[in-house]
Amino acid sequence: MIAWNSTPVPDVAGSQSGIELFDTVQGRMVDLPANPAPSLYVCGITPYDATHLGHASTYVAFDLLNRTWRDSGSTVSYVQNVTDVDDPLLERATATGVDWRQLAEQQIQLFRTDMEALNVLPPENYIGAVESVGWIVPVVEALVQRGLAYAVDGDGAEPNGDIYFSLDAAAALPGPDPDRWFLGQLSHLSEEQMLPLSAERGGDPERPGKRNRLDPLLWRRARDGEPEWDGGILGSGRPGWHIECTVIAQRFLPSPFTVQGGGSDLVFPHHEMSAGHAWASSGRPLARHYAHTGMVRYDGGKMSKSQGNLVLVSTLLREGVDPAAIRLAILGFHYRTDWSWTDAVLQEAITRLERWRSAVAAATPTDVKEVVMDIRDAMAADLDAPAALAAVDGWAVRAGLRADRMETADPEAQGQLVAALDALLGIKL
Ligand code: 5CA
Ligand code: ZN
Repeated sequence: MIAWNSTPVPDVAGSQSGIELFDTVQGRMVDLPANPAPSLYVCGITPYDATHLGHASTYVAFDLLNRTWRDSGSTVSYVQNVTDVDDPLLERATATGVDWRQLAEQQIQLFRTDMEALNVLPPENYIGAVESVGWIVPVVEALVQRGLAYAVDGDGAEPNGDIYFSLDAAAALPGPDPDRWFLGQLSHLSEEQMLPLSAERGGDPERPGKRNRLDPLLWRRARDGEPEWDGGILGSGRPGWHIECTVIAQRFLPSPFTVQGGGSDLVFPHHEMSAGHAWASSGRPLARHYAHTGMVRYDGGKMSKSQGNLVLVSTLLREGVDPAAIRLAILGFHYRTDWSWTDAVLQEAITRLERWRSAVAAATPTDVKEVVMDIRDAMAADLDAPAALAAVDGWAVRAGLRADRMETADPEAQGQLVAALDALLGIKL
């Protein structure tokens, strides 16, 4: 499907070299050496109640990675999905009496507008689950034929033939370390710890007939009132969640691609299972590295559609809040920390943006050099946006002190500073 638009990323003199990023699998910082063609997959929205500040914060975080790579001269391949058919979307559509397709389309459109306003660079490939069904079916069929997936009997209320992925069969596949997949590789959780999380996050550990209670759904047979597609030997139905991201990533990116991204709520089961699906279907790891953002909280809980405690980007924009201030508020927290959205956070960002805007008039060529170097250093150290903002704050104070005494402005330096803040941090002054 169509992504969203962006303004061209301005050129900045010099360039970024490699960066250090925290890798979830290894549980430590890893060096990502300069790479001419890095690839990125970030899990996209399930289109209802978009775009809340939690979503925005996750996409802004990976936008920093995208921008940092581009700044090092790389050509980035970026793919994002849209889970435009899944249980929570269908449940919301039923509850509100709206056609699920219409609900998805409205929310995707809102998301596009919000991403554009927040100056998040679009993915080259923006792919829906619905448009991927025809690519998913043969992958699941092959897993069944190879004994890596199996059908579960219904119980009267449910039809026969839902297809599940066999975690145990996948973990037994041979392969060299560290490529070989095993359950717990990403999350480092024990199976006892996984069970409640699985139930909470779309899994069905209590479903009778499964070989392992944690086995995830690959293909759901058609039910009355639910959308369905031709599934070949699987029978008609619709795909499970994890296989959607696996197949989209495998189709549009190298195997393995460089970084798989999403919020920390996706480490288990989503990314753990997607990695297992990729290993079982291709004998290759899904991604080289996995990076996860902290959760944005609001009113004492994780900001989430299911909790209903949401602040929407579109609401703030409608109230006249400058999108650059929203982005700056997000950048005030390191992407890996959990943090809370409050009015004070937004107010502070609005004030900061005003301070930066008034300081630009006093920018000098030396300022530009220093600020660009400081932002690049901060980004190279695990995308440390707060450190980058502190560096810009330092410049703004110095420039503010100087402004009254300045006899002539330096429009070239001003332009370069504005361009650097846009290119490197996505902040439009
Ligand atoms: N469609 C799936 C991914 S394939 C999904 O998780 N959709 S979502 O709409 O629930 O979330 C979209 C993205 O926002 C995911 O990367 C998720 O991890 C992230 N996210 C959701 N809630 C928050 C939050 N409160 N704070 C930070 N990130 C969040
Ligand atoms: Zn995903």
